[in-house]
Amino acid sequence: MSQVTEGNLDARGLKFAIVVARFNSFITDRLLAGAEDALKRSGAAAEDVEVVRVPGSWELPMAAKALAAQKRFDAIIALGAVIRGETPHFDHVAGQAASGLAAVQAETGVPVAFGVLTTNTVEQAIDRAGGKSGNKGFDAAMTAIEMGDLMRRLRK
Ligand code: INI
Repeated sequence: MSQVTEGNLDARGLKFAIVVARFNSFITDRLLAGAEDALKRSGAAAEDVEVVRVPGSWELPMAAKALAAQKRFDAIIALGAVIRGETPHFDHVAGQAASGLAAVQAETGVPVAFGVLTTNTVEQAIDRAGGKSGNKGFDAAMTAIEMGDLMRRLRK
């Protein structure tokens, strides 16, 4: 038999920061609503959830790093929408968001849930922001809850 350690999907007593890009806000507002819904329904207290807005997904890692350095949060949820059809520098923005956010969690030990949509079309983004493919903001928040709880257990 083996000993298994895993995080619960119980947000009571955990503290979260949500960093959300304003670019494509008609999508990111829906991701934010999904993330807040997941946290609330999992027991997070309103005063334990802070929202920070940045201009675009490019800026998400810098704000996430500053929040992680405060050492006040069990997990950070990063939300953005990078849509290929709208930008010739899609790969730079999407790549910087992904690698920058990965670096923040690796360097700080604070989990950063990746709720950044990278899609070819606006329609695909809508599908993933409360449309037929669910809400990736909700999903990212559930991951943040599990990882926040897991890290508390692993640090004991
Ligand atoms: N930012 C996004 O979050 N999504 C995009 O699709 C996007 N496009 O299309 O360019 C985008 N650009 C802005 C970028 O994130 C920065 O805010 C900007 O380059 C200033 O640093």
